[in-house]
Order: sequence, then structure tokens, then C-alpha cells
Amino acid sequence: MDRTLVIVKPDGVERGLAGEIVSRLERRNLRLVAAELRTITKELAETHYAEHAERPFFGDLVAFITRSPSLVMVVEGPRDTFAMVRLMMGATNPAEAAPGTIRGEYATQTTENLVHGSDSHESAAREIALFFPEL
Ligand code: IDP
Ligand code: MG
Repeated sequence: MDRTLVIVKPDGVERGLAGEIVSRLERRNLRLVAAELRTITKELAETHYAEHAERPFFGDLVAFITRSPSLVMVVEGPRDTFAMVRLMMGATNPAEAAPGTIRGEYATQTTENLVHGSDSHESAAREIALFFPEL
């Protein structure tokens, strides 16, 4: 089986959309391996998003992702699970996210786009180890 990291970001938990997002993953037949509601620390956010450290929005991104609890999950499917989840999420900018995707149905702004999903097998392994070192 193949695993990826999924995060319902603070805006998703605040808006009561965590259940909807988990439901979509489960209805797809992706299985929850781990799930924890936690407030991501500044240190963990900076490590997780290190690839964006030089971008102008980095400070806002870290402030956003740490402002209230996120639902952090490991999700398992038969293969290329990260790619299935990314398609279900929709484009990073909700203005470009297809109808039917999570961002295309429920989000309007790139800054608050509800959900994170690892973008490759390598990112999935790195991010799972970062958030769930016991796995
Ligand atoms: P992804 O979440 O679809 O993988 P990334 O490019 O990895 O998108 O960006 C990480 C997160 O940073 C996005 O989900 C979004 O919350 C935020 N972000 C990305 N680009 C911008 C931007 O241009 N302005 C503000 N926030 C951004
Ligand atoms: Mg990304």
C-alpha cells in the first residue's frame, strides 16, 4: 500500500469542513492510517514548508497554518495515493480549481485553501516522517 500526508488546514477545521474532507477521502476508498487534531508549531510549519522559505508569502503561510488546530492525517491507497489526493484537492489557487474538487467546491482564496497534500512520493515520505515519526 502507498501512503501520503493530508492536512485539513486551520480554515477547514474552523469552518467545520474536516468531516466533509475526511468523508471524500473515505468514499474514494482511501483509508485513514493516522489522524490527529493538533496546532502545528512554528518550527514544524517552517520545516514542512521549507521549500517556500524565500517566497514573499512565507510569513503569512506560517502564521496561517499555526493559528488554530489542523487535522493532520496519513492516508493509504493502492498506489500513487499522493496523486489521487492532489486531484481531489484541486489547483492551489481555488480560482483555478475544477468544480467537484475540494478547493473548487469550498474555497475562494489561495491563502486559505483548506487542504494540504504531499506532491510526490518523496514529499509524502518526508512529511509523514516529520508529522508522525512513530509510523
Ligand atoms: P499546494 O498546497 O497546492 O501544494 P504550494 O505551491 O506547495 O501549493 O504552496 C503551499 C501553500 O502556500 C498553498 O497551499 C497556499 O496555502 C500557500 N500559497 C501558495 N502560493 C501562494 C501565493 O502566491 N500567495 C499566498 N499563499 C500562497
Ligand atoms: Mg505543496
